[in-house]
Amino acid sequence: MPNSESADLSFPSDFVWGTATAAYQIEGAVAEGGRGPSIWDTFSHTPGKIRNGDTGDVACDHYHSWRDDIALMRQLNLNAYRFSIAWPRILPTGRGQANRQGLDFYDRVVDGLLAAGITPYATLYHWDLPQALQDEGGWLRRDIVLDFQNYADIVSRALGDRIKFWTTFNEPWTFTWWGHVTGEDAPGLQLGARGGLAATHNVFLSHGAAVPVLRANVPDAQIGIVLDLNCVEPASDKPEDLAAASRFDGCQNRWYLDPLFKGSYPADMLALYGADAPDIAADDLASICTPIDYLGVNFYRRSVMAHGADLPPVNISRVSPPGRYTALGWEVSPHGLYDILSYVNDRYRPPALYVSESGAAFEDRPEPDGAVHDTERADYLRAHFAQARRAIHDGIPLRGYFVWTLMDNFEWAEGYSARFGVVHTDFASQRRTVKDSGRLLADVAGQRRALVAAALINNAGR
Ligand code: IFM
Repeated sequence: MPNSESADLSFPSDFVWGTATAAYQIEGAVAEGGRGPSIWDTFSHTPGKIRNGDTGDVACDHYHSWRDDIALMRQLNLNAYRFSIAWPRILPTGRGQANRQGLDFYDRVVDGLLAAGITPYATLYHWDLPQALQDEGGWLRRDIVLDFQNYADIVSRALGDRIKFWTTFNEPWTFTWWGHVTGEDAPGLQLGARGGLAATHNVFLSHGAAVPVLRANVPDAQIGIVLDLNCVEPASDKPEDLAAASRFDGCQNRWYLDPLFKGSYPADMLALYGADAPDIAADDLASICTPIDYLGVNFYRRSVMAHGADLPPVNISRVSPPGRYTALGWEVSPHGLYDILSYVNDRYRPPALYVSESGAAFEDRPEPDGAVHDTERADYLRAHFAQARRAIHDGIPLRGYFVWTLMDNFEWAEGYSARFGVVHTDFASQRRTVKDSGRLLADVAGQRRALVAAALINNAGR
């Protein structure tokens, strides 16, 4: 392969390469440093909610091993790290006096990252609501906006001199619908669409209220939000399947993108939700669409939808066409990453985009020496990197890629049974071993151009 051709195919030299994690999934130490309980502590300790009765009590023990974990990131040639701050570490009961020990923990982590040449990307909320706020109604209570704004103020005042990239929320759709509609995630409520949509609206308002506070405290901040977006395709050309695909696109994509970028909820979905739609006050949508600097897209799979009985009144049924699937039964569909990035770019024109999460769970089988040859995950990453490069080539303002996830961790209702890491975690000993996928990531992030080029050539098509 001639060098010039390889160079042409590589990623921009300022491209951001990182891994993403979330506090409850990796930190452990749930009763240390003055941390208060969160809804995930309560939920994971409720019998029957989590596979094998797992909890995040210890997780990856990152609270104690963060120095080693930063060293791992260096080993992987990463120049950025996306992580979340645990609200219950900062404000153990959700509001009131800030807990100095909680702030100190993130102080140390951020200093450690910067010393290692790794840019911190902080997420304020990745699902671990202080239990005390849930006891008052959680995201269903409109006044939670003031609590979130206050939390954002405290954290950005303390860390904003060093953290310049701020994400307000991770995946509002997931935690509002799975937490308030189906009950499969914390807080485990089954309130139907009315509950999910009310929670979503209060999350949006909290986002809108936090953005100006972050801007005031960190004048040179880049501020965004992370959505889990789906490349939705109809199962057939039948009118009922086409309509189902459009409704699911409305439910998971447009219901989130439209208010944030257009200042309105989609009319077709408002009509579908009817009395389940949220109560909207006069200035709500103006606040929700306060300008942001980037959108993070979490992408795992495409969604092929037929008409069905799931998620009423959306009434869809997921179809699994022949193809490759991960251990969680999610279809491997790299072209979906390109498709969703161009969908967002064409319709909403965000100033910048990141792939803020993408990755796959596979059943790793460690060799006797601990090595993990996770060929399927490496193939998955290669194919998705190629689609990211294709998006950049086509002019989409994609600035970075965060692989989900650094190391195997607590995968919510799946507990420790689903491994997404590019680093293997032996949960008994907390030993970490870089998998083959981690080596691939290190090569790509280190811009070893021949490898990047080969990956792209192998995956140039859909
Ligand atoms: O582990 C989760 C993460 O917390 C949010 N996005 C999807 C990941 C994989 O399920």
